[in-house]
Amino acid sequence: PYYFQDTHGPILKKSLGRSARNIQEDYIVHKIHSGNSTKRPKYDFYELGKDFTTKKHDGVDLVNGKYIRLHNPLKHFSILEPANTCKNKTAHTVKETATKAKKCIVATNAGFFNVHTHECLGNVISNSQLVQSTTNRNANFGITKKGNYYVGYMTPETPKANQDEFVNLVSGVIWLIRDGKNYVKESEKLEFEGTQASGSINYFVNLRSSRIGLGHDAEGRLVIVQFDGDGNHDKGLNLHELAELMIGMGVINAINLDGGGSTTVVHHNYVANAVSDGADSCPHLPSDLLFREMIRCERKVTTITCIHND
Ligand code: NDG
Repeated sequence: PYYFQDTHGPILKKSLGRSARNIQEDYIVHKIHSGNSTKRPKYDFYELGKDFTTKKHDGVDLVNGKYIRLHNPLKHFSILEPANTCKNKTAHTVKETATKAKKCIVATNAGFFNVHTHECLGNVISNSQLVQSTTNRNANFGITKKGNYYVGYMTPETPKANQDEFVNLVSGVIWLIRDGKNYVKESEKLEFEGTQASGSINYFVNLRSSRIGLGHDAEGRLVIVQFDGDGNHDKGLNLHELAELMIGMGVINAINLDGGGSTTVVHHNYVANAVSDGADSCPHLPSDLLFREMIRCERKVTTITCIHND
């Protein structure tokens, strides 16, 4: 049972020892959209709040964001380590990592990280290379060689045991949508809260902030939905709202990626969203700068999502 069963691939039966936290495998497998045979990725990129009308909340229009839908993620989607690799524990802006990779058409921040040590947190498989695995239970999003999405919980042994199956794998915090239903309430009870540093898991779920959800729709297209928020935790979305909006956009399985000041969408090496981190994240600012509080900068993060040509 510790081996991930890819329904369209071989069933791996070998059993490994006890899992560190006794995590039960609990996941959804869904076939990815096979896409077309062209070299270029087929994708849609919308401005949320402009091309899309979002519902009102408390009488206030929801903030802007981005909606990215990719038809053929097996070929055109990767989780990338920060420019200096997770091992080196150095954070980089999404732009730096995307630029180094040279090939990202669209990139966003991805996994959570330790804000003090810049350690990548969670499971990471990047282009079939196992970077690291975790003993903590948090929601995962993976793509397998056989052309399936994997969304859900895995044992600590699963990434290692199935490194030949996964092409890309990343962990978030909170399984937003499971089989078309809002799964926030349930996953709040299940997930390890120490992966995020905002506060208790309940505070984290309910605070309004910039957010990014990663998932897929019924046709098997990969969907990334991002909303802008601010650092005071009163603009943006809580995770219940994020899940509901994504369900409205046709997403049937999704996890919540690192949000808040980490939230960055890069399009062709330019920042495309309104980042929320203040002057402390801005390098080379004069210390006596007037109106310092007006400034916003990209935060240095760790792993990124990357949509690319080949
Ligand atoms: C963001 C996260 C925080 C996390 C940090 C580093 C939100 C709202 O990035 O929880 O610890 O990963 O997702 N905030 O600030």
